[in-house]
Amino acid sequence: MKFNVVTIFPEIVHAYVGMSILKRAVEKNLITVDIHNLRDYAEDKHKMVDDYPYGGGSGMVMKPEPFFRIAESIWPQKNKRKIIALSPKGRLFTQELASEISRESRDIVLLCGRYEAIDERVMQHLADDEISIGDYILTGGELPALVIIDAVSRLLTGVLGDSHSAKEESFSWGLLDYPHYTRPDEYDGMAVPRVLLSGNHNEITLWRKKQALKITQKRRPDLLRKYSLTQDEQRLLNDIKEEL
Ligand code: 9D3
Repeated sequence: MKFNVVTIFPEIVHAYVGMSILKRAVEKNLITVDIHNLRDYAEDKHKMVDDYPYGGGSGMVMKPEPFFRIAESIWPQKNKRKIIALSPKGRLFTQELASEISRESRDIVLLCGRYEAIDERVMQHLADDEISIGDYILTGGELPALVIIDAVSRLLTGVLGDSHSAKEESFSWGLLDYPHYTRPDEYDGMAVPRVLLSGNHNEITLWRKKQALKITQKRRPDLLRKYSLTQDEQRLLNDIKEEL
């Protein structure tokens, strides 16, 4: 899968993509991440990429021309690329959207804004989609672009090792994770739950499912309402309610 990032801060994107799992995915040719400096596509000798807002108000707006110029020069064929603008008013990025993008056959182009906004004509006439990563205010679109690359890449075949199987993830889809433990079995008086040392795999699976239901009920009741419970899960949830 080919990702392109358009930004005035290429170093930020470069630093993260050069690390860890993404670095290995690039080395294994499973993904490519091309980083483009928007300023190289500015028209004037001062390399201006922002200007004052029409209608007044505070903050600067990113000029449209550099975005159109880079798109026309690098991705002239509209059917071969999907352009995504990162914006706080975009549609919410979720695991489902990550999965949708991972199945995309076109090259992905991520447009990062800084300042107050990107000129609306970029959103209307250049971008195919507009995405936000959540309801909090960041200083620009670079971290959101990296969040998308990270979440999408780990869904591609071969990017994660065998230790993270798709099977394991489908079990927990929709519920928060159960607690995890490793050695030692006791640290400074803090013991690992006995059931995990029992070797009884049915008991362990049941315990984990119960813990997942418990924490989801407590912290994310919204997720639990969307989740369709099996009979066993319904029974566990009843046990939890009685224990409270
Ligand atoms: C007062 C209006 N602000 C919008 C909430 C202005 C504004 C603040 C911060 C406009 C852009 C930004 C920079 N943020 C992004 O470019 C951004 C973002 C984010 O801030 N949160 C979640 N997802 C994203 S995607 C791009």
